[in-house]
This record gives sequence, structure tokens and C-alpha cells, in this order.
Amino acid sequence: MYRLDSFMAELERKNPAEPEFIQAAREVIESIIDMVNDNPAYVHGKILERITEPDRIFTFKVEWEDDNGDVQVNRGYRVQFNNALGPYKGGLRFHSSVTLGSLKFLGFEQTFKNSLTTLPMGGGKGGSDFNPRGKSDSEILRFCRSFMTELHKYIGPNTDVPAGDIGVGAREIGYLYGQYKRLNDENTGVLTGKGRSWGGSLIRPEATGFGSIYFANEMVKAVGDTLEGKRISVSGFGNVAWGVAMKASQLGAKVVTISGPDGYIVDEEGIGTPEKWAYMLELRSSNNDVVAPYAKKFNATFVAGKKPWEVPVDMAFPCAIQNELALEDAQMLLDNGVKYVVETSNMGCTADAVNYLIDKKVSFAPGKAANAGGVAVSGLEMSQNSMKLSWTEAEVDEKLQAIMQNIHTSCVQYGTQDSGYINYVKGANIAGFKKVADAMLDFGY
Ligand code: 2IT
Repeated sequence: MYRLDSFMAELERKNPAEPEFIQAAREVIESIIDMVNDNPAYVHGKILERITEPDRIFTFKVEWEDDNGDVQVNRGYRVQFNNALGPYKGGLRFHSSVTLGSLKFLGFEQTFKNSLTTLPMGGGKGGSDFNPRGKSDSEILRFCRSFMTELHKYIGPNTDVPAGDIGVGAREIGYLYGQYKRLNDENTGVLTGKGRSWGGSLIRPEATGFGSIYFANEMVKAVGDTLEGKRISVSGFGNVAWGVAMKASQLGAKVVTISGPDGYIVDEEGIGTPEKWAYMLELRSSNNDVVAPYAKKFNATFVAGKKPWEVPVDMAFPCAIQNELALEDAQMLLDNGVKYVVETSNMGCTADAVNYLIDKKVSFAPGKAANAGGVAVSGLEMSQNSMKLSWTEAEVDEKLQAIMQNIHTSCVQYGTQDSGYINYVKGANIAGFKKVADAMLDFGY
């Protein structure tokens, strides 16, 4: 019989100074502990101890030369968290906030997210504390080459398949894949998010944002509502925010904000034209990490140094980074009438923000459900690479929609309360956990 407090105390003792990992683990374990305690095979099989321990972790030195000829040293990581359901799968994050603890939280979340997609993928995550901001293209190239020179020893198309995440987009995947090919002399699906002409899946760049809107579309339908005419705030301005802005607009909603480390933009006309979407990509590829220039270009408002959660909206989509939406932000959103919060970044909301929103019966989707479209299309890219064929954009999009609908159905199945309120956190955690845990028991120890 597990007790939450004593289990969490022991987990904290074993993983000191890793607050994000502990936060992610607590959220999952709170949701599943009653179900686990009702199942003697889980309790006897020590499933919680086993599922919170990564299979293995690699850390390595990444030496590279900057444009001044100075040698720089960063730390690289790959956390192979759990491969019960398939090869380790999950992105690489290049960001100054990267630590072992943050990648353990991401690898842990990824395990359940990947399970929710129903595709055969285990969970992993990697990256580096390398900060791409202000780096030249050749510095990025040299860093990626050095990173892969070490990483290639630990990955493979049937064992561990990394992809992009914050700071790792198509350009970085190109440089990483190029070095992998030099070292291994093979063309395989060892990375996803590849370029379209060399094995990439159509709509992989759009997939996380599109998937999140497809999920949101199911959320509104579940309560007899529609996306048509909804006012939406989005944080971030990268790949994910871009996909959300495009698909939301196509389905009749209006995205009125994006944000960066410098502050946020309010565009009352909506970020709804191809020109604006193209400009988001331009801002991102400049590597300056700012959104302020958008205001000048499109006659919008820039609010310096703040997050967009003070803007009144019907739906909020955190799309930047973990813990970007705190309790006071959730309170402000609700005071201004928010009906739905769709966490599209990984663990974008703090624990007390999530608890508050659920307590107030706001329809809240956790990242592992709402943002699973990205890794789902990665899974489809792996299938295409294995079969040596390529599906059309329409085929991939159709599969993505079906997967997001299916994840929503799983959340409803395991998360609907007697009152009819859908607790998506509980639903996603139970549905994601069960498949991984059952496979682990099938395998013995
Ligand atoms: O957080 C995520 O799901 C990702 N960064 C995508 C991972 C992947 O393997 O496509």
C-alpha cells in the first residue's frame, strides 16, 4: 500500500535539488495512487519505484569554438527514461535553463505522453545548457557537430530517437543528422523533425501546435461549445505558438497575443494572416529572442517585461516553457472570464495554478495530452522512415487528428467525475500510466 507523503519524501531524498522532476512526479502520482493501491500487482511489483527511476542517464562534455576563436565548454545530456513501449523517444532542448533535473522531468512526462499517443515509443529527453541566443550560424553548427560526436554512441533508430525541443529546430536537426551520418554512414530514422527532402514528415513543424488546437476542439465540443469566435492568448513565439496561431485562425478563433523573454504583444486584429505567421518564423530565426519588433511591423501593442496572462481571453495556451503560468496568473485569467486553459508547453503551469483551475472547474488540459501531437507526428515519421515511404500532408494531418481525438477520449474515459466535469489531468495520467505499467509488469524485472 503506497502513501503519497512517504513515497514523495523518499523520492525527494533520492533526487535532491531536482524540484521540477519532483513536481512532475507528484502530479502524476497524486492522480494514480488510488488506482495503483487498488491493484495488488502494481503494489507488489513496486511499480512506482520502478517507473520514477530513469533506465539510464548519459552526461557528456561538449567542447566547441566560438567565432572569436575561444574554446567553450557545455554539458550535454541524454536521459533514457523508460522503454517499456518502444525505443526511447523525446526531444533535445538547448536552453540556458537546462539541468539534469529539468531533463528528468521532461523524460518522465514524455514516457506518459508517448503512451497516450498509442504509438510504440518509450520516453526520453536530452539537451544542453548551451544557449542559442545571439549565436551565429557557424557557432550553432560547431556546437551541434560536437554534441552529436558524443551523443551518437547512445542513440539509434531502434533504441533511442531524439528530436527537437526548445532551441532545436530544423536547422539544428540538420546539423545533428549530418554529423550522425558522417559517423555512422547510414540513412535511418535516428532523429525526427528532419527536413522534408531527407526523410522528414510533412507537417512535423506544425504538429505540436496543430495537435493542441485539435485537442482544444475536442474540449469545447465536449461541453457543447465551439472554437468559432474564441479569443485566445498564447505565450511564446516559436514553433509551437506558430502552429497554434495558424490552426486556431483556420478554425475561426482569434489569437491576440504572443510573448518572448522581452515581454508580450497584443494584436487586437488577431495573428491570423500568412504574413504574420511568416514574420513569427523570421523573429525566431533571427536568434535574438525578442517579440517587440512585431508591434512596429503590424501596428500592435508591446508590453515590456510581462506575461500575456493579464489580457482577457476565453482560452489561454501557454506555449513557452515549464512553470510559465503561476497561481496569480490563473487567478487573473479566471477573473477575466477564461473558460479553457490548454497547457501546450511541458508543465507550463505551476502545481498550484493547476489545482486552482481544476478547483474552479475551468476546463484544463495538461501538456502531456494537449502537446502530444508533436511527438505523435515524430512517431509517424519513424514509421515512414522504416517503411522507406512518405505520406502526403493530408495523410499525416488526418492521422494526427485521429490521434488527438483518441487522446481526448482516453482523458474522458479516466477523468470524468460524477458531476460531469472532465479532470483531464487525472484522465491523462491514468491512461498514460496504465499502458506503461502493464507492459513493465509483463516484462518482469
Ligand atoms: O516535448 C515533446 O514532446 C517534444 N519536444 C517532441 C519530441 C519528439 O520526439 O518529437
